[in-house]
Amino acid sequence: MAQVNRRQFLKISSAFLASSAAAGMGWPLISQSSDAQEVLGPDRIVPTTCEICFWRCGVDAYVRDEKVYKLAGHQHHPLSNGKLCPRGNGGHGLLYDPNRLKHPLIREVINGKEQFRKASWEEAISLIAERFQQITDQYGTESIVMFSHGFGASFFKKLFSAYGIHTFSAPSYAQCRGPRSEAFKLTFGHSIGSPEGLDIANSKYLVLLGSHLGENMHNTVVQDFSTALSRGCEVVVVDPRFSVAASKAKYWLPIKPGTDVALLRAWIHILLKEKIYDVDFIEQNAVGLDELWDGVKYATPERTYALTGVPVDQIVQVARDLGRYGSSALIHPGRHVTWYGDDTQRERAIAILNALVGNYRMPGGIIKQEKFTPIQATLNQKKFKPYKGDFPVTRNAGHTFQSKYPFASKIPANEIVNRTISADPYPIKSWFVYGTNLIQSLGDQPGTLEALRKLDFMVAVDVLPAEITGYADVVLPECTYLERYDDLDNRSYRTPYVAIRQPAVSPLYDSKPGHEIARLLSRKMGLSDLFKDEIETYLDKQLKPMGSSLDELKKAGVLKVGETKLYRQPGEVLRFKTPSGKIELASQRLEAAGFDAVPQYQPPPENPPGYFRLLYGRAPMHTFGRTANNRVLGELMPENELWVNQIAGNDMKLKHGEYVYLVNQDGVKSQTKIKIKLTQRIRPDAVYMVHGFGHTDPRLEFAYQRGVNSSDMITSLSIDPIMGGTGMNNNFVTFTRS
Ligand SMILES: Nc1nc2c(c(=O)[nH]1)N[C@H]1C(S)=C(S)[C@@H](COP(=O)(O)OP(=O)(O)OC[C@H]3O[C@@H](n4cnc5c(=O)[nH]c(N)nc54)[C@H](O)[C@@H]3O)O[C@H]1N2
Ligand SMILES: Nc1nc2c(c(=O)[nH]1)N[C@H]1C(S)=C(S)[C@@H](COP(=O)(O)OP(=O)(O)OC[C@H]3O[C@@H](n4cnc5c(=O)[nH]c(N)nc54)[C@H](O)[C@@H]3O)O[C@H]1N2
Ligand code: SF4
Ligand SMILES: [Mo]
Repeated sequence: MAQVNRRQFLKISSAFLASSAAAGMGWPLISQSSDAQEVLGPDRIVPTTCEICFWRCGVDAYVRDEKVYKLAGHQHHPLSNGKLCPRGNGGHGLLYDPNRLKHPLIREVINGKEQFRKASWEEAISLIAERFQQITDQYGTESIVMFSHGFGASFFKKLFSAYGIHTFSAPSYAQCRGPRSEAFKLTFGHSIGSPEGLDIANSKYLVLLGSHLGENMHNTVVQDFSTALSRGCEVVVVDPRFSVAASKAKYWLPIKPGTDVALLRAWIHILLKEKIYDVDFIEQNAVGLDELWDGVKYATPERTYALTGVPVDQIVQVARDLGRYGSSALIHPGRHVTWYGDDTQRERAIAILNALVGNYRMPGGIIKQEKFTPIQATLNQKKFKPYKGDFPVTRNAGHTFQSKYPFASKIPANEIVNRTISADPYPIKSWFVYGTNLIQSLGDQPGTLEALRKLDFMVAVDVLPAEITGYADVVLPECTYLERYDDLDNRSYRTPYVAIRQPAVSPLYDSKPGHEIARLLSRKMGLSDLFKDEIETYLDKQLKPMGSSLDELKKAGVLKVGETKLYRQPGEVLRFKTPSGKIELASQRLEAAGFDAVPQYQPPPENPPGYFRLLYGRAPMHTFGRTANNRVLGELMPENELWVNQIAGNDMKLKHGEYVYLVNQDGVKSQTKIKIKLTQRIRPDAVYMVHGFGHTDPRLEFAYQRGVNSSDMITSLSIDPIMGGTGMNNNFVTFTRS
């Protein structure tokens, strides 16, 4: 095979497209009326775990004639409670997507042109093992890194750890909730977790800062939010855009983007000044109150109005409401919080505010959740020995990846991008990318593309021909979540549970489950001691010490044991895993590292004249870029639109419904056009789009060139100096018709 050293994006030849359109398992099958199927009833109902997003609800797959024709929420799974979100309901649109990856592909230079050719698994796997060996011999295992997102990556992580590859990164950290984790650890000694340890259903007063619940469609959170509303919870929404959540709110505060820290500081100021915080709780459980007051004493409502545009009386009213509701009030920490580069400090301010209202382990507040395993073992009165499989770490890397950000507990993906470009302090020559479309998810596309060009070898494991697969040397088609087993799911939750992902139907085409791919690779990589057990034996061995079995879990889908002790008892002495053992209102650790012990306000960059700040978010029927090609969901929302304030749009002579290109502050023009939506539901200084559209890989036939990809426009990242998060909201766009 000719060696490829300049990696160009490969457009697939029309031969591949033709074969996909002709595939027998194509789209027409599920567009038949499911009512007709319902009358006949299913041959079987298979309980399994959804993967249309990373929340992992329990789903029942209805199968007839070896086809999945309906998906419904599993009744007993604590994350679904019998319901799915719209995306989960449309999951079979992925299973029967005619554009799925169908065979392993290998990049080759044929007649002087880079192309993909269909390969066998044997060839593809051998090539990966061979290239990894060469790269390891030349540069060490530290020059191979793995990016992943999602539950299915676990087998590859085990395999690579054994091989000596220890650099793992995911966009769920520095592009998502990393600042929240670090801020809560700095304040309370533990993170909020995922699913979040927040008792939303019992909250009486809920403050949402940009957390657009209802568009952000994590199933259980939306269920809890609607329970809270039905119980009369008062909601305050702070968002430059009138979100769905804002339509349920007592107050919508259309804040000037990027000024939330100022608003949060004013609320802290008022709580302290008027002494309407939980004085007893803070006295017993927190340190740093005096420094906190010193840090916020000038954050008056009047000054804050000038910074944020939020009227003084509303600032004061919300603070007094927080004081009045006390421990049943919750200031939601958000989830995708990498906005302006000051994100850890904004999250610190949120953590501090939650501490001040005294909601820690109280109904409606912050709760601590637990995992299934230890609880089950205690109930069984057995000494619990978890079965971890046969995964010894066999080899160490020469270098370990040290983040330059002092509080990064995981590796920021963009740091890998930058170090791949600089080769400093050691070369990074290979990326193994599992289930993450880095082209759309990292921002900084120019940097990502430059890093890809520096690589000797890149592997992508995906279910679809997502953009990232176009840059790979080897593309491995994983089968979808409805066609495979994965590891057990037993994350911490208020109802500790263990759930299964199991195949509802056999893998289509020449696709394979991740565990099988990892096993094949392990044999070629000289690690045949790994994955000795077949997947079913491995799962059964894990379940046995928990007092269950694979047979039981396959039938039940999920096992739950009781409730965790969510709330603190009167008089209970609390301990926090911080250096002081208390909640840290002022952080000595941050101060020692050269940061503010108490969050200070930093103004965001102003809009260049004629430009609008680009904001983005979620739509209920889509998950990032991964559902845009799903025909079931795509028909509900085939493209994204650009929300532009009506008056501002009129000034720019934009027409409602017209299509325009966007140009950002760095002169980068969008690759595709977007439809203008003139609306009063957004401030005049910002525009908004749903992330995940504007696909540029023609192999995604339905999604191709529909709408604009927000990442195209995010060329300036505002890096959080505390933990390396990539703030993406300091980008500005204007419009062009050609
Ligand atoms: N349907 C659906 N649901 C999802 C997902 C999905 O892909 N699809 N993804 C899931 C994942 S992984 C995540 S991390 C979450 C993300 O969801 P969230 O954490 O809820 O949302 P964000 O993306 O941070 O915020 C988007 C909102 O913030 C507002 N905003 C922008 N700038 C500012 C500002 O300066 N101040 C304030 N106060 N608000 C601002 C925007 O107008 C928008 O309404 O969603 C999850 N839920
Ligand atoms: N511009 C911009 N960037 C963002 C965000 C944003 O709102 N705007 N959001 C940020 C956030 S909060 C997050 S969490 C990240 C998410 O970033 P990503 O994790 O990259 O999200 P997706 O775009 O869903 O990419 C997932 C990829 O996995 C593939 N896939 C789906 N199912 C499977 C499977 O079963 N197996 C395998 N092997 N592959 C599968 C999909 O085809 C897709 O290519 O993006 C972050 N980046
Ligand atoms: S929230 Fe929706 S898409 Fe995500 S796992 Fe649950 S049902 Fe699936
Ligand atoms: Mo996320």
